[in-house]
Amino acid sequence: MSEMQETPVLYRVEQGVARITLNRPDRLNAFNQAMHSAMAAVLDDIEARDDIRLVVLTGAGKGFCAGQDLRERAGTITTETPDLGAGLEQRYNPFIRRLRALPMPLVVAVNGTAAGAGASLVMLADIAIARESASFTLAFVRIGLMPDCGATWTLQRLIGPARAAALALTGNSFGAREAAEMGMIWRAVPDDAFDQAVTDLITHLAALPPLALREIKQSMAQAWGQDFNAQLDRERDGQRRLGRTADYVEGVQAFVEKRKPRYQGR
Ligand code: T3D
Repeated sequence: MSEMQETPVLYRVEQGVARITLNRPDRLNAFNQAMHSAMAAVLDDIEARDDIRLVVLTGAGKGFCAGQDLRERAGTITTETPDLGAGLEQRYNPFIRRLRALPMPLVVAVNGTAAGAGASLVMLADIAIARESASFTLAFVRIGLMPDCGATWTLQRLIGPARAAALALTGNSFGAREAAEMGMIWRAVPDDAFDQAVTDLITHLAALPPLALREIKQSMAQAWGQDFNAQLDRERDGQRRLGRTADYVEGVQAFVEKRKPRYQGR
């Protein structure tokens, strides 16, 4: 048990669902070097497998993730060192690129505070669901930094430039309900209903046709950088691929037979 608690990331795959839990609860799951290495190993595994329908990311304890571990920085920093740009290039940016490029949906279950890069992680979710008591802050400015891990790109697209700029510039905290109202996350759930809501969401998604989930995720991600006509072409290509899957045949057959479909990801 004590060994488990020292593992910076918990990871398991069950019935096509990969569950990743950031596991440094005493530090609100802040990212240190060990956590970066552990996440890289987890992503190696996910990328190498073909049986994963869905990835779920959450945190252990009362926080989701407080961004960079500031204790790892404190005491070593001067105005010359470290080169934070190099750190982003070597650790955070490859991690963020890999997470965003996952072909299957990414659910982020925000169990508590999400600050700095932890808030940026939430914005990479295809579906973000949060405990009502969770709070968010783009804390970067409070310590003299700027948002990273894609937040200057994602936040404006999710909630619009006016609110994004204000949150980035002030570093103000806001609650899960407000995050949902602004469109940064899908929904905020009362604390005592959160675990069940996450389980229900995972169960629901895991029973849906995985190839359709992938096409939907990928086409919606692409739409952010595309014009309407290009997106119509993207939908045509995706629908063509899906129309040739056994899951589509099963879906239509199950509908006319008034039974539950059984999707196999083929
Ligand atoms: O460096 C680079 O590579 C550049 C990349 C930067 C990416 C970034 O993420 S920069 C932003 C870094 N994160 C922050 O600035 C957030 C710092 N944390 C906070 O502002 C607050 O802790 C929170 C607002 C997140 C939560 O506040 P609260 O009152 O709920 O909890 P707390 O008491 O502050 O924290 C609980 C413990 O977690 C506490 O430890 P202690 O005193 O009980 O031993 C606290 O020190 C620790 N903790 C929280 N955040 C971090 C942390 N320890 C290390 N690093 C943290 N980021």
